Amino acid sequence: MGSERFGDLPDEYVSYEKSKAAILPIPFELTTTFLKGTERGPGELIKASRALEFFDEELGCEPYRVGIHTLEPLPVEGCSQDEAFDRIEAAARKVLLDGKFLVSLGGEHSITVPLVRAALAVEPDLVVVQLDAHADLRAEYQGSPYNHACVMRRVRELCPAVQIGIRAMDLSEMALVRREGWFMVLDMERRNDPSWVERAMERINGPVYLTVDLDVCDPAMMPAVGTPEPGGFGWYELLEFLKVLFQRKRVLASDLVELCPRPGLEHSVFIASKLLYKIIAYRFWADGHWA
Ligand SMILES: [Mn+2]
Repeated sequence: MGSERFGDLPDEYVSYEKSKAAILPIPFELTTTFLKGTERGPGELIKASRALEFFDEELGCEPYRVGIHTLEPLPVEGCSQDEAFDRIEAAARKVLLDGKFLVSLGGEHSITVPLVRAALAVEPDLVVVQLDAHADLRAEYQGSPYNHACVMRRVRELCPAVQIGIRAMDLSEMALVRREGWFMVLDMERRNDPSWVERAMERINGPVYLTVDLDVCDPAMMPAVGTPEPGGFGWYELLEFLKVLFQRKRVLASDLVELCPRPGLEHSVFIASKLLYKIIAYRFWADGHWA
Protein backbone atom coordinates (compact mmCIF):
# COMPACT_ATOMS: atom_id res chain seq x y z
CA MET A 1 0.00 0.00 0.00
CA GLY A 2 1.15 3.51 -0.77
CA SER A 3 0.70 6.43 1.59
CA GLU A 4 -2.60 7.72 2.90
CA ARG A 5 -5.08 9.29 0.54
CA PHE A 6 -7.30 12.28 1.18
CA GLY A 7 -10.70 11.19 2.46
CA ASP A 8 -9.96 7.51 1.96
CA LEU A 9 -11.94 7.89 -1.28
CA PRO A 10 -12.94 4.83 -3.34
CA ASP A 11 -10.35 3.63 -5.89
CA GLU A 12 -12.26 4.89 -8.92
CA TYR A 13 -11.89 8.53 -7.76
CA VAL A 14 -8.21 8.62 -6.88
CA SER A 15 -6.08 7.58 -9.87
CA TYR A 16 -3.62 10.24 -11.01
CA GLU A 17 -4.66 9.92 -14.65
CA LYS A 18 -8.39 10.43 -14.08
CA SER A 19 -8.25 12.97 -11.23
CA LYS A 20 -8.73 16.66 -12.00
CA ALA A 21 -7.33 17.67 -8.60
CA ALA A 22 -4.06 16.62 -7.00
CA ILE A 23 -2.90 17.10 -3.42
CA LEU A 24 0.82 17.42 -2.78
CA PRO A 25 1.90 16.93 0.87
CA ILE A 26 5.08 18.92 1.61
CA PRO A 27 6.21 18.20 5.19
CA PHE A 28 8.90 20.89 5.19
CA GLU A 29 9.93 22.89 8.24
CA LEU A 30 13.24 24.66 8.69
CA THR A 31 12.70 28.31 9.62
CA THR A 32 9.54 28.58 11.75
CA THR A 33 10.04 31.10 14.52
CA PHE A 34 7.50 30.49 17.28
CA LEU A 35 5.77 27.10 17.62
CA LYS A 36 7.27 24.07 15.88
CA GLY A 37 5.47 21.17 14.25
CA THR A 38 4.30 22.30 10.80
CA GLU A 39 6.07 19.32 9.22
CA ARG A 40 3.32 17.14 10.73
CA GLY A 41 0.60 19.30 9.14
CA PRO A 42 0.04 17.43 5.86
CA GLY A 43 -0.07 13.94 7.40
CA GLU A 44 -2.46 14.97 10.17
CA LEU A 45 -4.72 16.87 7.77
CA ILE A 46 -5.03 13.83 5.51
CA LYS A 47 -5.74 11.61 8.51
CA ALA A 48 -8.49 13.98 9.71
CA SER A 49 -10.07 14.05 6.22
CA ARG A 50 -11.44 10.55 6.83
CA ALA A 51 -14.06 12.16 9.07
CA LEU A 52 -15.35 14.52 6.34
CA GLU A 53 -18.82 14.30 4.83
CA PHE A 54 -18.34 14.18 1.08
CA PHE A 55 -21.61 15.80 0.09
CA ASP A 56 -21.35 19.60 -0.14
CA GLU A 57 -24.61 20.93 1.26
CA GLU A 58 -23.94 24.46 -0.04
CA LEU A 59 -23.27 23.49 -3.66
CA GLY A 60 -25.52 20.41 -3.64
CA CYS A 61 -22.90 18.08 -5.09
CA GLU A 62 -20.23 15.52 -4.25
CA PRO A 63 -16.99 17.32 -5.14
CA TYR A 64 -14.79 14.19 -4.94
CA ARG A 65 -16.35 12.99 -8.17
CA VAL A 66 -13.90 15.18 -10.11
CA GLY A 67 -11.23 12.80 -8.80
CA ILE A 68 -8.79 13.74 -6.06
CA HIS A 69 -5.36 12.17 -6.25
CA THR A 70 -3.11 12.36 -3.18
CA LEU A 71 0.55 12.36 -4.21
CA GLU A 72 3.24 10.75 -2.06
CA PRO A 73 4.55 13.21 0.54
CA LEU A 74 7.58 14.96 -0.95
CA PRO A 75 10.78 13.70 0.70
CA VAL A 76 11.98 17.06 2.03
CA GLU A 77 12.52 16.32 5.73
CA GLY A 78 16.12 17.05 6.62
CA CYS A 79 16.81 18.65 3.20
CA SER A 80 18.62 21.95 2.81
CA GLN A 81 16.35 24.77 1.69
CA ASP A 82 17.83 24.78 -1.84
CA GLU A 83 17.37 21.06 -2.27
CA ALA A 84 13.85 21.12 -0.86
CA PHE A 85 12.86 24.06 -3.08
CA ASP A 86 14.18 22.28 -6.21
CA ARG A 87 12.17 19.18 -5.39
CA ILE A 88 9.02 21.19 -4.65
CA GLU A 89 9.26 23.20 -7.86
CA ALA A 90 9.86 20.12 -10.03
CA ALA A 91 7.02 18.13 -8.47
CA ALA A 92 4.55 21.03 -8.74
CA ARG A 93 5.50 21.86 -12.33
CA LYS A 94 4.79 18.30 -13.44
CA VAL A 95 1.30 18.30 -11.92
CA LEU A 96 0.48 21.72 -13.41
CA LEU A 97 1.75 20.72 -16.85
CA ASP A 98 -0.51 17.68 -16.62
CA GLY A 99 -3.39 20.19 -16.36
CA LYS A 100 -4.47 19.35 -12.83
CA PHE A 101 -5.65 21.70 -10.10
CA LEU A 102 -2.86 21.47 -7.54
CA VAL A 103 -3.32 21.97 -3.81
CA SER A 104 -0.09 21.74 -1.83
CA LEU A 105 -0.07 21.18 1.93
CA GLY A 106 2.59 22.65 4.22
CA GLY A 107 4.68 22.66 6.08
CA GLU A 108 5.98 26.15 6.63
CA HIS A 109 5.04 29.06 4.40
CA SER A 110 8.42 29.30 2.65
CA ILE A 111 7.31 26.45 0.33
CA THR A 112 5.13 28.96 -1.53
CA VAL A 113 8.20 30.41 -3.28
CA PRO A 114 9.06 27.29 -5.34
CA LEU A 115 5.34 26.59 -5.84
CA VAL A 116 4.85 30.05 -7.36
CA ARG A 117 7.92 29.53 -9.56
CA ALA A 118 6.34 26.33 -10.86
CA ALA A 119 3.04 28.08 -11.55
CA LEU A 120 4.82 30.93 -13.34
CA ALA A 121 6.44 28.43 -15.69
CA VAL A 122 2.92 27.47 -16.79
CA GLU A 123 1.24 30.89 -16.54
CA PRO A 124 3.55 33.93 -16.88
CA ASP A 125 0.76 36.43 -16.08
CA LEU A 126 0.19 34.91 -12.66
CA VAL A 127 -1.09 36.96 -9.68
CA VAL A 128 -0.57 35.60 -6.18
CA VAL A 129 -3.45 36.02 -3.72
CA GLN A 130 -2.23 35.66 -0.13
CA LEU A 131 -4.58 35.10 2.82
CA ASP A 132 -2.45 35.56 5.92
CA ALA A 133 -2.24 37.36 9.26
CA HIS A 134 1.35 38.32 8.47
CA ALA A 135 2.76 40.52 5.71
CA ASP A 136 5.80 38.22 5.37
CA LEU A 137 7.66 41.02 3.52
CA ARG A 138 10.97 41.09 5.36
CA ALA A 139 14.04 41.18 3.10
CA GLU A 140 15.55 38.56 5.39
CA TYR A 141 14.86 37.19 8.84
CA GLN A 142 17.14 35.38 11.27
CA GLY A 143 19.88 35.38 8.63
CA SER A 144 17.85 33.84 5.80
CA PRO A 145 16.14 35.46 2.81
CA TYR A 146 13.97 32.32 2.60
CA ASN A 147 12.69 32.39 6.18
CA HIS A 148 8.89 31.97 6.34
CA ALA A 149 8.70 35.66 7.37
CA CYS A 150 10.13 36.64 3.94
CA VAL A 151 7.94 34.56 1.66
CA MET A 152 5.89 37.40 0.17
CA ARG A 153 8.98 39.55 -0.38
CA ARG A 154 10.39 36.74 -2.53
CA VAL A 155 7.01 36.26 -4.26
CA ARG A 156 6.78 40.00 -4.99
CA GLU A 157 10.11 39.71 -6.80
CA LEU A 158 8.54 37.10 -9.07
CA CYS A 159 5.06 38.48 -9.84
CA PRO A 160 2.27 40.79 -8.59
CA ALA A 161 0.47 39.87 -5.39
CA VAL A 162 -2.63 40.83 -3.41
CA GLN A 163 -2.34 40.48 0.38
CA ILE A 164 -5.48 40.03 2.51
CA GLY A 165 -6.19 39.71 6.24
CA ILE A 166 -2.88 41.20 7.38
CA ARG A 167 -2.66 42.14 11.06
CA ALA A 168 1.02 41.65 11.98
CA MET A 169 3.95 43.44 10.39
CA ASP A 170 6.84 45.70 11.30
CA LEU A 171 7.36 49.36 10.42
CA SER A 172 9.75 48.63 7.54
CA GLU A 173 7.23 46.30 5.92
CA MET A 174 4.48 48.93 6.07
CA ALA A 175 6.87 51.57 4.68
CA LEU A 176 7.71 49.25 1.80
CA VAL A 177 4.05 48.62 0.97
CA ARG A 178 3.32 52.37 0.96
CA ARG A 179 6.42 53.23 -1.10
CA GLU A 180 5.74 50.57 -3.73
CA GLY A 181 1.96 51.12 -3.80
CA TRP A 182 1.38 47.42 -3.21
CA PHE A 183 -2.18 46.21 -2.66
CA MET A 184 -2.89 45.02 0.86
CA VAL A 185 -6.15 44.65 2.78
CA LEU A 186 -5.44 44.95 6.48
CA ASP A 187 -7.70 42.81 8.64
CA MET A 188 -9.05 46.01 10.29
CA GLU A 189 -9.97 47.46 6.88
CA ARG A 190 -11.67 44.23 5.91
CA ARG A 191 -13.90 44.46 8.98
CA ASN A 192 -14.77 48.10 8.49
CA ASP A 193 -15.25 48.40 4.73
CA PRO A 194 -17.00 45.70 2.69
CA SER A 195 -15.76 47.26 -0.58
CA TRP A 196 -12.45 45.43 -0.06
CA VAL A 197 -13.66 42.43 -2.07
CA GLU A 198 -14.33 44.51 -5.20
CA ARG A 199 -11.09 46.42 -4.75
CA ALA A 200 -9.21 43.12 -4.53
CA MET A 201 -10.96 41.74 -7.62
CA GLU A 202 -9.89 44.80 -9.60
CA ARG A 203 -6.27 44.20 -8.68
CA ILE A 204 -6.30 40.51 -9.57
CA ASN A 205 -5.87 40.82 -13.31
CA GLY A 206 -4.53 37.43 -14.29
CA PRO A 207 -4.72 33.76 -13.39
CA VAL A 208 -4.32 33.16 -9.67
CA TYR A 209 -2.03 31.25 -7.37
CA LEU A 210 -3.80 31.20 -3.98
CA THR A 211 -1.71 30.84 -0.84
CA VAL A 212 -3.65 30.31 2.40
CA ASP A 213 -1.66 30.68 5.59
CA LEU A 214 -4.12 29.19 8.07
CA ASP A 215 -3.27 31.89 10.60
CA VAL A 216 -5.46 34.21 8.49
CA CYS A 217 -8.34 32.57 10.40
CA ASP A 218 -9.55 33.62 13.82
CA PRO A 219 -7.36 31.59 16.22
CA ALA A 220 -10.52 30.80 18.20
CA MET A 221 -11.33 28.52 15.27
CA MET A 222 -7.79 27.76 14.06
CA PRO A 223 -5.40 27.73 17.04
CA ALA A 224 -3.15 25.01 15.57
CA VAL A 225 -0.86 27.35 13.62
CA GLY A 226 2.78 28.27 14.14
CA THR A 227 2.13 31.95 14.86
CA PRO A 228 -1.46 32.65 15.95
CA GLU A 229 -2.71 36.27 15.83
CA PRO A 230 -5.95 37.66 17.31
CA GLY A 231 -8.62 38.79 14.84
CA GLY A 232 -8.99 37.19 11.45
CA PHE A 233 -11.56 35.44 9.28
CA GLY A 234 -14.41 33.33 10.59
CA TRP A 235 -15.43 30.23 8.62
CA TYR A 236 -18.24 31.80 6.59
CA GLU A 237 -16.33 35.02 5.91
CA LEU A 238 -13.53 32.93 4.48
CA LEU A 239 -15.87 30.80 2.35
CA GLU A 240 -17.68 33.87 1.01
CA PHE A 241 -14.43 35.38 -0.23
CA LEU A 242 -13.15 32.12 -1.70
CA LYS A 243 -16.42 31.58 -3.56
CA VAL A 244 -16.18 35.01 -5.18
CA LEU A 245 -12.51 34.49 -6.00
CA PHE A 246 -13.05 31.12 -7.67
CA GLN A 247 -16.15 32.35 -9.50
CA ARG A 248 -14.50 35.46 -10.94
CA LYS A 249 -10.87 34.39 -11.47
CA ARG A 250 -9.15 31.34 -12.86
CA VAL A 251 -7.29 29.74 -9.97
CA LEU A 252 -4.44 27.54 -11.16
CA ALA A 253 -3.19 26.19 -7.84
CA SER A 254 -3.42 26.73 -4.12
CA ASP A 255 -1.59 25.90 -0.94
CA LEU A 256 -2.60 25.55 2.72
CA VAL A 257 0.36 26.21 4.99
CA GLU A 258 1.48 26.63 8.59
CA LEU A 259 -0.87 24.03 10.09
CA CYS A 260 0.85 23.07 13.32
CA PRO A 261 -1.01 20.14 14.94
CA ARG A 262 -0.90 19.97 18.73
CA PRO A 263 -2.69 17.73 21.23
CA GLY A 264 -6.13 19.06 22.09
CA LEU A 265 -6.38 21.13 18.89
CA GLU A 266 -7.67 18.36 16.63
CA HIS A 267 -10.62 20.56 15.57
CA SER A 268 -8.19 22.88 13.75
CA VAL A 269 -6.82 20.00 11.74
CA PHE A 270 -10.31 18.85 10.80
CA ILE A 271 -11.31 22.41 9.81
CA ALA A 272 -8.20 22.65 7.62
CA SER A 273 -9.15 19.40 5.85
CA LYS A 274 -12.68 20.70 5.28
CA LEU A 275 -11.23 23.94 3.91
CA LEU A 276 -9.12 21.96 1.46
CA TYR A 277 -12.22 20.10 0.30
CA LYS A 278 -14.16 23.39 -0.09
CA ILE A 279 -11.32 24.84 -2.18
CA ILE A 280 -11.52 21.87 -4.55
CA ALA A 281 -15.33 22.14 -4.57
CA TYR A 282 -15.33 25.86 -5.48
CA ARG A 283 -12.68 25.35 -8.16
CA PHE A 284 -14.80 22.89 -10.13
CA TRP A 285 -18.13 24.50 -9.26
CA ALA A 286 -16.71 27.65 -10.88
CA ASP A 287 -16.03 25.59 -14.03
CA GLY A 288 -19.74 24.80 -14.19
CA HIS A 289 -19.12 21.25 -13.12
CA TRP A 290 -22.29 20.95 -11.10
CA ALA A 291 -24.36 23.68 -12.75
MN1 LIG B 1 1.23 33.97 8.68
